[in-house]
Amino acid sequence: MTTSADKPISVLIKEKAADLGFDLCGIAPSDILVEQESVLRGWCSAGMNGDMGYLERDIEKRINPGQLFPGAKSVIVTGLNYYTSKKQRGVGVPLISKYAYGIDYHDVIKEMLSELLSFIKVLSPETEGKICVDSAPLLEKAWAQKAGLGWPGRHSILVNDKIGSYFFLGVLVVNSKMEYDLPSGEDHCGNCRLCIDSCPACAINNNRTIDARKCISYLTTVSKSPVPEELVPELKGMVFGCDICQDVCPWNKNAQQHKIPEFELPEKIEIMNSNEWIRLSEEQFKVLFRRSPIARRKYHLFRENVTNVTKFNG
Ligand code: B12
Repeated sequence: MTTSADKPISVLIKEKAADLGFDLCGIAPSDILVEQESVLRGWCSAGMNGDMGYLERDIEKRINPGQLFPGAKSVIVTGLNYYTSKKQRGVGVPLISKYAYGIDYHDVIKEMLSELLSFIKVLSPETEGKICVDSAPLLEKAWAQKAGLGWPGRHSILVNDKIGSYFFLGVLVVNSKMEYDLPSGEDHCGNCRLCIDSCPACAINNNRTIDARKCISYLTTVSKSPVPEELVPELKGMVFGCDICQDVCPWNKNAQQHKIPEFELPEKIEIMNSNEWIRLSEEQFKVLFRRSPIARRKYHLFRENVTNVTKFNG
């Protein structure tokens, strides 16, 4: 599809995505993901999805955007860097993963994608689209790979050869055809197994998937059951999410600071000491994490994580 500016619409979309602050943007045709279906079904039937029963439902939609959004022709995938070298300053404090430092990424990215969709509609008024940021049954990493954004690392997270893996994905499924990117074919992990060997909970499988039931991220953000006793010492201070498998990845050695003010760690949280974490009341929790992904976690479950790691932080 070409526009009056004589540039293909795909080029204008990528220029606009960059203007909006996205670090990556690629476009894939919305074919059915044939190979992924059996991996996903096998993973779920082995129980590796833990309590995330929703991953077993709507598998047809997950692999076929046409089922999710009738008339789908193209899948536009964006990547937004959230890396920062900033760390919480308190010594031995309960740790939050970088992805949850600031305002919930779902809200930030949805707004950016909504601007991108409005831009596309000006260029091509007949185009309709659906915005997905975790919010829809769609295998985002698989679509990102198809759109050329990177390859699934051994930890299963998508890695890009320029910016590493500390980036969120956002997807726009649209009903118009455009010029497509080539899928990322190459695997740049080589023989490296640092993520597998560094995971304290041994949650990373040998086939680019993880066993969510053991993953520190799952245990601290999603699971409603107590952390299995044998894994409590392995939380390594993490009370919400986990960065270990990405921190050790050589592709993140040169990761650059993100440019999104909303993703900054608020100073109030940055300077909290251990006592303040331990004494955090439900009211303070609600105020402090009002717009954070942590607000999705019930206070008593968050508290349990704090208690767990404090036992081992001495
Ligand atoms: C469920 C979920 C989780 C679960 C399960 C994680 C997982 N690896 O599946 C938990 C709670 C543990 C989790 C944790 C995290 N998550 Co999460 N999560 C999701 C979610 C909602 C679905 C993922 C999914 O479908 N998993 C199912 C499994 C089976 O898929 P998979 O492991 O990717 O395997 C697929 C491919 O690798 C491929 N595949 C694997 N082997 C093979 C072999 C062959 C031959 C072929 C063809 C294909 C193939 O097929 C599989 C099926 O498609 C996505 C958003 C979305 N809607 O996609 C975010 C998402 C994957 N998460 C994200 C993030 C940031 C995280 C964390 C880093 C957060 C943190 N710091 O704590 C951690 C990372 C932990 C880890 N190592 O994976 C980002 C990843 C961005 C990126 N660069 O890739 C996503 C995309 C959200 C977003 N919009 O940005 N997450």
